[in-house]
Amino acid sequence: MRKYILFIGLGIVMLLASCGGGGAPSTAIDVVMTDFQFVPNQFVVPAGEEITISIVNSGAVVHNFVIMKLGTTAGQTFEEDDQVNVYWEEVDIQPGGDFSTIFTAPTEPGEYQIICRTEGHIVSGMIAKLIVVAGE
Ligand SMILES: [Cu+2]
Repeated sequence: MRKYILFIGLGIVMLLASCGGGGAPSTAIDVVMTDFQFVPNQFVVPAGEEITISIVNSGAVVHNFVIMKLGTTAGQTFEEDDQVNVYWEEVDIQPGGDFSTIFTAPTEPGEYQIICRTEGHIVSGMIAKLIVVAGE
């Protein structure tokens, strides 16, 4: 019986490990912005690669997609002095609007914060994660 439970436990651990980290890196990001979330809220990209990003704003207000530099966050509110910490941004995506463009992923692996800089949206939950992983 004990052995049996151990096996189930091991199975769960392996299952969690395989789902963890948001999956394999991709050079395509598809994100939907709602009031007030990024869906999904985690993206895994290979370092230094060109990333095609498609953004849809399905909300009722203007949203932004801002990637902060490694080791920085925008805090509770994006303010003027946070601008120097921006790695890449696509601003003012209108309600009902969609947009597709290309940016180059950071060369340094790590976890980068993504936020919507519209006032009040960070605290409302518009935070996501860009996970940059080293290439082969
Ligand atoms: Cu927003």
